[in-house]
Amino acid sequence: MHIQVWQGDITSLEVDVIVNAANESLLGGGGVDGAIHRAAGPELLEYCRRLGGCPTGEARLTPGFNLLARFIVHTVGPVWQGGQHDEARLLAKCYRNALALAESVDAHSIAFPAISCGVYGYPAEHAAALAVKVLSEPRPTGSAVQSVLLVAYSEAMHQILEQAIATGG
Ligand code: AR6
Repeated sequence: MHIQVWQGDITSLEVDVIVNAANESLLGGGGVDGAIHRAAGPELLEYCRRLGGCPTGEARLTPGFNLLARFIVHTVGPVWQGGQHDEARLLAKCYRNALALAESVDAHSIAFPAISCGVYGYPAEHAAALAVKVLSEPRPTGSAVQSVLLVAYSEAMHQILEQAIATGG
């Protein structure tokens, strides 16, 4: 599996799956969640209402609606509370569950934002290292996902993600 960093707005990407850093309500919010809902259109919110929320660490699949991406995987990252509240395990679960849902629809390409690194306050270096480590875990042979983009919105996050890839997480 090929992991690369890309800087920009995740909603502009033509990949099979983009991942949303949502909250447990799945009813939208600020940050990347707000951007995805705006770009996908109001049908996304309607669809999400029927999902009944999503616990932290889990993930839910929706169509991409007006996005170029075919699907959106909504996952809920942990709120950073100092690092002793299961944050790393929950963030790792987000990446694993998102990848598993992408596999379930035979996606070849997936793009992740820096889950929990905005409003939820997860330290970016730790989150980036964890993302690279989890996404580099061996996958079953014949797995569909071939290409993973780690999306940085800022230049600072771009550097942090490149560094995490260079050092293997
Ligand atoms: N494309 C790519 N990355 C983005 C974009 C974008 N368009 N916009 C922001 N980012 P955040 P969280 C980056 O706060 O910390 C929402 O209100 C951003 O710079 O979106 O998981 C939800 O509803 C940061 O690096 O998500 C939840 O309530 C990263 O995406 C809460 O925020 C994640 O920042 C989730 O907080």
